[in-house]
Amino acid sequence: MFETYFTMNESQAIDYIKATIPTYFEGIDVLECKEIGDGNLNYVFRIYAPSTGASIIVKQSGPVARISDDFELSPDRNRIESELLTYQGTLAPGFVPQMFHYDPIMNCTIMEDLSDHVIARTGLIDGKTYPNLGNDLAYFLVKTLLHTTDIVLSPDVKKSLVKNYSNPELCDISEMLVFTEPYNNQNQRNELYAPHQAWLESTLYDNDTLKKAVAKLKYRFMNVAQSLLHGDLHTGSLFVKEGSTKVIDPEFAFYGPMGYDIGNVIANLAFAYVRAASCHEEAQADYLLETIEQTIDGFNTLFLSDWTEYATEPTAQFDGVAADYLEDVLQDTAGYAGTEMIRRIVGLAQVKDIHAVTETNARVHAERVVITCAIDYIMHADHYKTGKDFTDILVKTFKEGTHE
Ligand code: SR1
Ligand code: MG
Repeated sequence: MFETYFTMNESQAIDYIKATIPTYFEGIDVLECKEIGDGNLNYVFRIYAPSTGASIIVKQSGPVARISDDFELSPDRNRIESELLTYQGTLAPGFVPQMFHYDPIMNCTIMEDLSDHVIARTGLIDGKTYPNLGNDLAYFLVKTLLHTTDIVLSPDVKKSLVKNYSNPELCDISEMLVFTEPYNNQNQRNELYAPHQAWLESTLYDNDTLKKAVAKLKYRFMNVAQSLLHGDLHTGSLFVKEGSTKVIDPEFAFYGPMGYDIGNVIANLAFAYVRAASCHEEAQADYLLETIEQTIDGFNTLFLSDWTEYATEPTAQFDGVAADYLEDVLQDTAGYAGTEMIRRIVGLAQVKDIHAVTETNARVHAERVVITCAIDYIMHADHYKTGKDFTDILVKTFKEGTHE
């Protein structure tokens, strides 16, 4: 039955598990299945045994993206995702789900069910706080990013990883949706919030200096094979519960500039901050500022100590090299935080955090705060070195307002 590809329904997903890992639910007659995917690309089936509580996830790629038929995507993304999660499990044990199976015919992966966690974006919108999140993110980022550079890996291992994780179709999506369309609406996929459409158009479409800086960030994204990136590290790619952070969904993985992953994390925490501040949830807003600061400052500290301990590249121990390298990473981080912030306000794939600000003036203010800070991150990227540098501007712009 599973020798030729087809997109499964819930009952076929149950048959699939029974056929593929017969031991997992051995002796259990009644299984339930629900399709729970809420991402933009794939179908996610949760198969559950009510009698024992055992459960498992089957994730299948369809032939086109869920969010839009415009995107016909290579199912090779399942291989990339399953191999990367397995690899990241060795770099940052406990931070990714356990992978059980990859099937190149049905374009599926089978993995650990993390339903005792919640998606971080959802938890944060619901006002929850996760005290370890910033430190966990700092740890995960250093272990998966610094440790996949040729500062740490031997040149041959690093180059074979670059080859294995070549991901042209998914990179093409990011190149279009993150770096091009938000600035010219090529392909007519942008969605501008109507009450300040003219402000958004003049701020983004008519700003040549900004567009030039974004073009440079795009070329770095395309050309700098620095680290093995997750490639789409937003708060919808994080599962959290008290004391545990898990990173999921690395189907956009490829070798790119490490600031892209870090910047994506910071941008998505910034959306959560702007939502909380807009909804007058002061304690939540303060927690999010702390989390941004912990992420950046924790990254900086661990990056330098891991560099000292694990660098194998001979030039890495030259005086001042580590600090210079980190400065470049932080500059990229600010720039890519900026591009993520802009594209999630006006582009095809927007974020629930900002849509959760329902009052019109508050939503306009929230969007303008995000765009104004994003432009500063991009245009003055060399200013952003500490966690506080990243948060100060968010707080100031939220309080003092944005330009007309
Ligand atoms: C067509 S895919 C749209 C977006 O969803 C993914 O999560 C990525 O962020 C991508 O840009
Ligand atoms: Mg995803």
